[in-house]
Amino acid sequence: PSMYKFVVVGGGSGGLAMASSLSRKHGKGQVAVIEPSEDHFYQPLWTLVGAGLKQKEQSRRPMKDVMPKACDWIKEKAVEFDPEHNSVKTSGGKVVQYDYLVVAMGIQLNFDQLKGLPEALENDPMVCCNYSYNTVDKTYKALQNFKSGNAIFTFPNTPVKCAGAPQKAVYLADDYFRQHNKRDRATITYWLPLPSIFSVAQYEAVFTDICKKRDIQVNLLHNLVEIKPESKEAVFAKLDTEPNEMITVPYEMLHVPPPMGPPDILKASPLAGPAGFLSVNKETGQHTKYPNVFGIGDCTDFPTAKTLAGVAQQTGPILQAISAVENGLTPVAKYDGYTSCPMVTSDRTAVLVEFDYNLEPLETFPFDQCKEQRSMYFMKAQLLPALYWHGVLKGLFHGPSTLRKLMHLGFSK
Ligand code: FAD
Ligand code: UQ1
Repeated sequence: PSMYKFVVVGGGSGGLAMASSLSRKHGKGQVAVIEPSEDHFYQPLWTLVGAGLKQKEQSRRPMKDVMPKACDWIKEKAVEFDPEHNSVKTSGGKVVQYDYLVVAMGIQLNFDQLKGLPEALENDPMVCCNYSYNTVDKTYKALQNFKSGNAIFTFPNTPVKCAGAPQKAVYLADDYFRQHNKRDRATITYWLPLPSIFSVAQYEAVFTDICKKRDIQVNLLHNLVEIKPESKEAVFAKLDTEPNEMITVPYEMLHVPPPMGPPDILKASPLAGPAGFLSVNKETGQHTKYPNVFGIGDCTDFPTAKTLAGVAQQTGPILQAISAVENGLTPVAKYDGYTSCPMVTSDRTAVLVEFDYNLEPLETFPFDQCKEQRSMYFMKAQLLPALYWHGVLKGLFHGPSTLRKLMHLGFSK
């Protein structure tokens, strides 16, 4: 069997950020990354790709170009965790041994858990999804080909990554239709299984107001249960009725983020918590049962919204915790649940949403972040991609908390 000081499972955002830092500190041959994919994706760009504001190729880099040079890349899937024996089994039959394990497998997209979704994405050009590289360009085509009728946008009844992304698709469609003189022929509706449009009160008010102003109808407590591409209909369960009443709505275009959940092999392993995600200490990312196992990002059960911004902010405390454990010390740095996303509201504005475990706003900039700002769109479209490729992926950017303290001259958490 091969033997490493550190094994990282997953070469996505969190996995490569950790692998970069760990291999810089510990040197060549000490860190292995188990990752089957040929390509690495900057997923936040897909929101803009879906609106024709970026090319999808800009979101993709060959994995070999972003994999840290000092790491050994094991180009296979992890298929089984055996934390009692400090090993991971791979799809090629390797048994990889570790002193420390970092799990960074992301969240799994479960397209086949929604009746009719795979067929609709395959066969109906007006059914689209910003959540995968293969379906994201359908969104912009649907906006272009839209003539008149219902433009329906949904939100899955499962945990999600970037809970803002389904809503950004709504605003960008509204903006596109206005700019192409067909807004009066579109009825735009946004359907969520949740009881409110946003979980943080301050931002809930902001987005409720924007939807009202722009004539976007928000249907809360409605869960999409089936798509019928032949008749171009979407079926929703009304969650506030018992038994759930079903309503069938015709669509001209339909944007559907898929159901999501923990990766199957993680869920089936001793590392999973009650919901199937990696069970971690919420301040340090250390596994709740196995002290030499750590987790980062969307595959963990950190009780906060799953975002890349969160991943960046998690890297510092997790790296410190690993160091502490290596030296027999108690970790001190604490992840505060920081998470954020620029809610893009048009092709020139965004509202930068930022909050923590307490669902309290934790804002970086000293201006009014509840207002739609051109600067925040510029940050999303121009600055954050560069920060990602040159900062986050190299393990050099650990979230905006230092910038926040600077901006507020020390008068902030
Ligand atoms: P990922 O980056 O998804 O990486 C997981 C990796 O694990 C993948 O490379 C995968 O191939 C690998 N893997 C899976 N299974 C296995 C296995 N069995 N063995 C080995 N490897 C495996 N975040 C923001 O902060 N701001 C935004 O504006 C934003 N917008 C978004 C818009 C969209 C449309 C989407 C889809 C996401 C958005 N996000 C945003 C969320 C952000 O992309 C994720 O939170 C982030 O990428 C999570 O990083 P991760 O490392 O946990 O998972
Ligand atoms: C962030 O750090 C990040 O990851 C690099 C994102 O993903 C694209 C974000 O969307 C945001 C908002 C942040 C937070 C960073 C700053 C400078 C506020």
